[in-house]
Amino acid sequence: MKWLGAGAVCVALLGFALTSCGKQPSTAELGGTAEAAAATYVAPGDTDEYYLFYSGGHSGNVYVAGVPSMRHISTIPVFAPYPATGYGFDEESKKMLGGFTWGDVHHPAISETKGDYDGRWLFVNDNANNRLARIDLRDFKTKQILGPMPNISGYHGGSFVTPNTEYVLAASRFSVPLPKGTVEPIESYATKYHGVVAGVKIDPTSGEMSVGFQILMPPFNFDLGDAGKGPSEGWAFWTCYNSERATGKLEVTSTQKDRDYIAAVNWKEAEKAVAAGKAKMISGVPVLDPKEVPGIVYFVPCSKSPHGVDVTPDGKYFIGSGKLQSITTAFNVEKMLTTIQNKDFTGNEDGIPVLNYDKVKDAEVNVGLGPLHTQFDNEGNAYTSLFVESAVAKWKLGTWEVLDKIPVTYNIGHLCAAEGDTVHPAGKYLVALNKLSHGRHLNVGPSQPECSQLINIGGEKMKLLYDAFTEPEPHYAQMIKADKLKPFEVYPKESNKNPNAIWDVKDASVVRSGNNVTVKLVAVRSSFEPNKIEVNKGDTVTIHITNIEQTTDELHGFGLLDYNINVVIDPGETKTIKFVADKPGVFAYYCTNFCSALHQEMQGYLLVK
Ligand SMILES: [Cu+2]
Repeated sequence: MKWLGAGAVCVALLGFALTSCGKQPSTAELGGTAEAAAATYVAPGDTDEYYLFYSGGHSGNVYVAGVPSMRHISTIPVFAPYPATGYGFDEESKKMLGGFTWGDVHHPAISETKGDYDGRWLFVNDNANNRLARIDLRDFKTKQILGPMPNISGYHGGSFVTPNTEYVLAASRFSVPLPKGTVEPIESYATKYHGVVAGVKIDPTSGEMSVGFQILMPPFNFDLGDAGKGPSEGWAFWTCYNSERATGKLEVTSTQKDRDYIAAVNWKEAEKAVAAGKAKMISGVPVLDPKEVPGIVYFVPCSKSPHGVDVTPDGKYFIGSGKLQSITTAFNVEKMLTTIQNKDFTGNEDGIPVLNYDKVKDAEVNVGLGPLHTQFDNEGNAYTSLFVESAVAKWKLGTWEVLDKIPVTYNIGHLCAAEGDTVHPAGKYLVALNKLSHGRHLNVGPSQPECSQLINIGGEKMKLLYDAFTEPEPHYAQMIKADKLKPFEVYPKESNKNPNAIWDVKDASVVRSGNNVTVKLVAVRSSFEPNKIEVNKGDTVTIHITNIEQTTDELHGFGLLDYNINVVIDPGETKTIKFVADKPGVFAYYCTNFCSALHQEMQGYLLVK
């Protein structure tokens, strides 16, 4: 394979150097076109085997695709308004967004029961505004946004879940003086700035999210995490970089030491410590100081500038990779516990013991350049993304031998195997979430999409099956067997508890109270009732719209001209819009979401006198 030689020259230059080194071969060039086509072909009318939920980064959305076809099926707006579904225009979603018009979706996580995806909720973190969202997988809608969370700056280290979804992990990417609002000079960064790692508590029945515990940490940059399972259940792990406590040009100043750390947090002990009143309240949430509560957190040295830390399906190891190295380390949980018990420490960071690396590590696996993130299959294999090398390495847990490697296009970040972070990975498929697509698509100008590549991991050798071009920016994804989800297609009338819902056109009403006008409006094929609303300039107008359809795919929209309002109401759903009628005149409203042959006739008028 000639391209490997060229790649090796390029990787010596590190970073993005490889990206300028010409195109890698296509599947067709590598052979196996017919095989790949058959493996990804989903016939018209048939459905995919897996759902893929992938982060849309700074678009603020989550995207849903089918695997193996890689067809985009749906967009779930989370942290940004999305006119296509009216998200961020009705009162309820506007309140959830809290005035923010963007977020940075990073790492989706499906809720788990006994370490397997249970298909109830999808959590996603917002790296920009320190928020966590919960999407209900019965209707694929955002139901709660928690935050901005106190004390956390740059919520990157989530939203990984514990095996029974007791907690969603959270951590600070950027250390700041606490409480927020305090200003300390940058020169005092090493002592006056703090990181935080945290557990967001999840109500087991409702999924309601609340801050559970936070732990005060040294001013490192906390990056990614994973929860322990099996023998490591009760532990949570986060990588961190900049253990130099450096400021300024971090690409130089934070890469001076050979090793950074993985923080190992005993979350069950942290939970007990909070219950025992050992936390102090900072900005209204309980924060534990490891100096005062020993035994809740330890540092495990890891190759410098690590990204992922990933717990193996059996929970016996956690895999940590330094992105400037060519090895990934398998740390042994049992050895970690023994090292803690023996107090075999090599130092401490602000009172947090640093464990002896050689005593905790089981193996250093020579996977290749720039290992970032690891996923697993059902046959005891691990798959590590190699950012610098733009490849995926397959290696064996236990024997630690590298079995195979496949090039990807280009600069892979995370990867996602089918149920590959659960206790029962499915194998079969892996998606490489690449940062750069580099023109493997029709030219769309300088603003290029990302490239997500589907790889068959069902055989001895990995095989590239498909290039999909995805919206910026796919940081991480979750792939779940389609039959584990049971979304409903209409909201049954009896499930609608909105007190302002009406189900008959004769109950439609326009009621004035002082300067407030409240409208109860029905949308049903192919009209609005009322189709005329008269108000006075300056009135506050509230419109509760119920789509009384109980038929699949019969959505209606409500777009109001010149007032910047558009909502979409699903069958059986009620939404509320509220605005001040500050512009006089006659304004049409119309159904924005195609519904019937007479969709174009579905309209009404707002008269503002
Ligand atoms: Cu309609």
